[in-house]
Amino acid sequence: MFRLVVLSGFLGAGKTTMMVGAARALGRRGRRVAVITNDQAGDLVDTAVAAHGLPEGAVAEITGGCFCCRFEDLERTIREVVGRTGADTVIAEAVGSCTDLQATVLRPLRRFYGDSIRVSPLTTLVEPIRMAALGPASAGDRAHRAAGADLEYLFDRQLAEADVIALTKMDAQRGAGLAGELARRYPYALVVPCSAVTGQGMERVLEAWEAPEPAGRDLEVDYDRYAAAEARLGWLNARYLVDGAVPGEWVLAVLGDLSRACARAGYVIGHAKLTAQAAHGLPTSGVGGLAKASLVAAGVAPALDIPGPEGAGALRAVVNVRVGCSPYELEGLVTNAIRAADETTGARSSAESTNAFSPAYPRPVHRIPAA
Ligand SMILES: Nc1nc2c(ncn2[C@@H]2O[C@H](COP(=O)(O)OP(=O)(O)OP(=O)(O)O)[C@@H](O)[C@H]2O)c(=O)[nH]1
Ligand SMILES: [Mg+2]
Repeated sequence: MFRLVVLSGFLGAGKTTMMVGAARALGRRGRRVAVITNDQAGDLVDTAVAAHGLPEGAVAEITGGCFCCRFEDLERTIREVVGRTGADTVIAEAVGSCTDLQATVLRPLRRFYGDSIRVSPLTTLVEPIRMAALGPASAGDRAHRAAGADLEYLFDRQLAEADVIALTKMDAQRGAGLAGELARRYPYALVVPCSAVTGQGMERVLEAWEAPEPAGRDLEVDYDRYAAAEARLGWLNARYLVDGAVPGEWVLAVLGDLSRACARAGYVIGHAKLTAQAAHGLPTSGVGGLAKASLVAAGVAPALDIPGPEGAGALRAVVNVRVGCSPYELEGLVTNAIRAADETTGARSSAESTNAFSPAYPRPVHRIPAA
């Protein structure tokens, strides 16, 4: 018997950061933890970030579709990583544009595999800044933000199905009163203000994961609106070879240009994230010279989450960007950002692979209503 924790929440909410932080915290207590990343396409920044922060072999990934649409892959991958590592706990991070996970992932896992997998309460992460942008609005605001209505719907459904709402980034964002508002609006969930960076509140999150299986309740999800929300996002996963750049400088320059370009165009940034590391001879796990930056809003400075080494060299970069525009426009934005970063840092980049698309209509393998 082992435990599975599923983390959900909007793009950039902090799922990977919490997954790695929680795995390390549990590891210090003698638990053996593996994690699973997930995306609609291949070349995942999150896999590199998780591998950087966790012991060799503790990370598995599911690419090419979300957990609900690749349910068999999820079950197989959970068992494979548990068999390989002897993990007693697996933490799996869902795609940030996914919802309806109780009916399509947690309930089927409990129903079909409950004798070997103990599934923890569903934890949805939310950060104050996104709550202000996509959360409940006044009638006036609502009209003003009509263009984002589908994304607001998706955001609300993610919170409405949560057993635990982790109100994250409390070290960096103002959330006074938000915990109370979330508790009123989503009365079934336990709301925990926390920060995966400082560890504040994480004790309560970890405790909540050990709680018994919560009573199921049905959630209405309008799949057309859910699909429309996902279709509003351009998705781009790409790999570049970069010659002659200091990794940390280059990743910040790319995201800095993208931030300004999205602000000018009025595009919502879901999450733009980027890693760069030596192209040859370095493992992807351990302290492998990785630099990583993230951007979760347009017009702000990107965060250099992992600074990386100071010397310049031949790098391989992985770019994962989700922005509220067409895939075609997104490809143009990213190409321009790479060019601008090359100009300011004196690097030369070439694309190895680019995959730009909008997520397909969600078609879960199972959808089990509450008993
Ligand atoms: N200050 C602060 N920053 C955080 C915290 N958690 C995450 N972040 C930052 O938020 C950004 C996004 O974090 P991720 O953990 O990648 O978010 P995610 O939900 O996994 O993103 P997607 O997988 O793309 O949906 C990164 O720059 C993180 O460093 C936190 O508790 N405090
Ligand atoms: Mg992530």
